[in-house]
Amino acid sequence: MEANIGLVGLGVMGRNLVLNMADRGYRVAVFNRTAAVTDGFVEGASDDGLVACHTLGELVGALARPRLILLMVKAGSAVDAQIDALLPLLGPGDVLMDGGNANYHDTRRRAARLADTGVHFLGVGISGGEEGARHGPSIMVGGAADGYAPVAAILRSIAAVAEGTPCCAHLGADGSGHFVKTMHNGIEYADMQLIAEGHFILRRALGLSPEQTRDVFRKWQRGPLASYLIDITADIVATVDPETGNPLVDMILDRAGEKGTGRWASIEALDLGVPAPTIAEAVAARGLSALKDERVAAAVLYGDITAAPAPVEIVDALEGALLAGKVAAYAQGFAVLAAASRRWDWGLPMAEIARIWRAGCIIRSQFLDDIAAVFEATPALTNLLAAPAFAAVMTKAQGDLRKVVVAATERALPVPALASALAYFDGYREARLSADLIQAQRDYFGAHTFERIDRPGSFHHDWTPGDGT
Ligand code: NBP
Repeated sequence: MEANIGLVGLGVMGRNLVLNMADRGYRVAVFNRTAAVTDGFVEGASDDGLVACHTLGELVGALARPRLILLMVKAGSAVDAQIDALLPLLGPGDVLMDGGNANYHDTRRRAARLADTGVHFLGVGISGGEEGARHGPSIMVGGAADGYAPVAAILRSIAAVAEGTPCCAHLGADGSGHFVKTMHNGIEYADMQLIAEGHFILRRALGLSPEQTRDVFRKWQRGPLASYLIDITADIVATVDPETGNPLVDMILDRAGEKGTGRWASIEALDLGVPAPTIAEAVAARGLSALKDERVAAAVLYGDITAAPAPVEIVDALEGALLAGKVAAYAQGFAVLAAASRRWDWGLPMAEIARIWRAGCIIRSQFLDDIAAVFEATPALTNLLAAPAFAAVMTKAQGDLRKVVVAATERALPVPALASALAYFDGYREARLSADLIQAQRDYFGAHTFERIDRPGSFHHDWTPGDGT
């Protein structure tokens, strides 16, 4: 019997996606560069629906037409190598998908390369990690719609489900799926950093015990912050290190890792000219955390400049502060998506993106329902902060954000995501910014000209050096 789909790359994600597909009744042909991995996996899985293949030729030969193949190999040159090897074996109508975390520029390049071959190329962003891959990820597909049609049923069947709807959608052409996945990860970085700062304030500014901290997170699980990331953090803060009896989080080295997608999100935001400072700060915060040795030395150099504990009301303000920070971070992420959609003419369905992030992926939360509703009502919305529903949230929560940022800053505790979210909000809602002086400076040293507030046109002033002395 021919297999419905082929999967190349039996790493963490590939293995689990195969098992997910097999659970849905699909027959899956599998190939891995290291053949022993293929054999071990298929023997271990003992599922009749799996076909072990030891060459790509065998894999292609095992598939029903049109041949549908999902690559789940390391992003980068490995994907190009697999495409090179598979392309001569495939023909018009077949579908080749890259399900890894590709840089969307690579996906655009690959889509252009395959455009004349008749083989459809899809860039498929898959979020949810190992657990998501096994039981239902969020799936963001980019590529030609006629390439999506043959794979839609399989992808939708393995996706997470939110309120009866699979979290899988075709979002636009070429690199759109991988771009949306990149921005998902950028928002994820910001969301994680905001929560980490909340935890930092509870422990360091307020001096709460691990038990008190756990109770605060449990309360947040039932409020507007309710989300997968708050859930796992509630579990994390309640976990005791079996070796020392201390909270396990206190025993973990404060040096964060990253695999680059948050950095890509920031680079793309900068490249599109869209401010996304909270996402960038989250990336920078991981970078600063990595400078552990320098930080330890600087801590000695500067000594302890921490003030008295923050007043206890800060605990109550923190929930609103995190909510305001979250709104600002998502506003930035969606503004970047909108700009990319305009640049590449993708026509990204913003409400649909919010909906397919409601389950399966790391940033899943009910909050995304509110975002979907706002874009449903106003598809061309330029910024979430301009939507009446979020204006109401921010009007109520911005005071809390301000209080928390002040309390942390006065105590010399870095809260870059919260502080940048506040600055972004204040910048967005301020009718007159400090950029008048920037324009004057640019005109002074570079004759870049400026616009005036009282009449249209472009103006240059003959600034007199030394006038100000
Ligand atoms: P793993 O590191 O677990 O597995 C990597 C796979 O790539 C293995 O099957 C490996 O084969 C294969 N591979 C490599 Br490495 N170089 C290859 C090459 N030159 N040619 C052919 N195959 C090659 O990765 P993973 O965590 O499953 O991630 C796979 C993709 O999914 C990545 O792009 C990743 O960024 C993305 N992703 C991961 C997660 C996650 O939570 N892990 C979530 C979402 C997306 P081998 O057995 O022969 O070494």
